[in-house]
Amino acid sequence: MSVPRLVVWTCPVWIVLLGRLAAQPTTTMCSASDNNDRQVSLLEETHSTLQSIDRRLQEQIERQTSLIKETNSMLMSIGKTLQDQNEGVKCRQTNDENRTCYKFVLSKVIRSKARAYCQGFRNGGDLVSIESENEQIFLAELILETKHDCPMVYTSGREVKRGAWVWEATGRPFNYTAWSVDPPEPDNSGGICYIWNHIRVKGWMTWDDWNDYEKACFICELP
Ligand SMILES: [Ca+2]
Ligand SMILES: [Ca+2]
Repeated sequence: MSVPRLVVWTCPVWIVLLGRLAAQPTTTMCSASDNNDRQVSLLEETHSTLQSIDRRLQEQIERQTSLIKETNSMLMSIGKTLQDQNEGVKCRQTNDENRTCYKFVLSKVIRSKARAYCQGFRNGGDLVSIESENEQIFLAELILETKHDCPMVYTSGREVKRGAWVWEATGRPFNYTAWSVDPPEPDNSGGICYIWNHIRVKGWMTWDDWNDYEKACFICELP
């Protein structure tokens, strides 16, 4: 009789304990799942923040790189200008925004020596090719503003066959010409095109044909 009575009296306690035991694994599983969700969320936030920082850093690096390139380009341009000034080189902007430079050499030499000098002075240099009125005017002003004694100035113009003139520096035929009109040139006195810089002649600062073995001043065209 005593055992059944004990069971009956303690029954509610057992029920509660069993209920707690039954509930225990579910509660533990839910907590772990919540923790995982929070960690995943935290990781996602951290990843997103890192991506944002990375983007900003990339933008800063791009801005700095662009600034360094601009500064380098500016310094190179200043350096080039100073070098040009030291070497007596004058430059002009052409229509397509390119820069073309010239050196008026006052030593009188035969044409082969003049050409060798220009080619050796700077990589890509050669005797001048006058391809437009703007270039002709620039060169006329360069000759005018320079103190010298050079009645004839070599260019890279050569007559490859009678009446067919090319600029040897570029291999292109004459598209623009400024031959002297009075007196009329070329008069077949030679196969080389000079700038005729003789103030006592009407054809002053225009072109004349002559020989390549004469000693004359010359103009180099430089990159
Ligand atoms: Ca030219
Ligand atoms: Ca002539």
